[in-house]
Amino acid sequence: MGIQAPELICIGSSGTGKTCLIKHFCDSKFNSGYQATVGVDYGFKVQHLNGIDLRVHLWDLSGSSEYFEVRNELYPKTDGIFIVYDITNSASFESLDYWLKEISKYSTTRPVIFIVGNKIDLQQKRAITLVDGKTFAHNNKCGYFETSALTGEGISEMFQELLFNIMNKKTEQSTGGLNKSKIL
Ligand SMILES: Nc1nc2c(ncn2[C@@H]2O[C@H](COP(=O)(O)OP(=O)(O)OP(=O)(O)O)[C@@H](O)[C@H]2O)c(=O)[nH]1
Ligand SMILES: [Mg+2]
Repeated sequence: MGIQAPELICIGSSGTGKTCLIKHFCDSKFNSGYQATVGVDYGFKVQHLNGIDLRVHLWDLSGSSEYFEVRNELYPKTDGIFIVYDITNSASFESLDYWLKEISKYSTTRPVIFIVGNKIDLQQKRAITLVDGKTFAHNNKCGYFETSALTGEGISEMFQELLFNIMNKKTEQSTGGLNKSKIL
């Protein structure tokens, strides 16, 4: 896992849109049908950032907590984690605590963590306000983004910022730390 091949993992409750977000990022496609991820899926994209082509590896995990073994195999090698909730579903927001606890218990790499509120195209059904989402992320020292895998809103910005923070952190680690990341 070098600076030019970051490993990202995506977790969060079932049905929040993890697979759709990754599919949109990798292929600019959206599927309205729901097919739950079984265990884990994998995506890959070359992303240009600060003059470098990053080879981004994306691990798309099932929201079903039963696949702990799979997640636990990935946590130790990850550079960045985005935890997705659905802004129209309070239970998915409340489960963020569970995911954060799992990360702090099992990841050894101190990854950059972003909280992502997805499905912002469904504003009329919003159950969690932008302020509540941001406050939660801030209190847990995470970055915060809102996205729609349907319209694509916010997705490239979220990935750019996540990758920017990861690269900055790696540079800090190798240079003794002069750069300050933008978000964290
Ligand atoms: N309106 C809307 N629907 C979305 C959005 N993202 C995902 N969906 C829908 O939500 C459902 C679940 O999406 P998935 O991406 O499969 O959810 P997941 O988080 O990968 O679910 P698991 O694999 O079971 O953990 C699908 O029917 C998607 O079409 C979004 O941004 N807006
Ligand atoms: Mg999925």
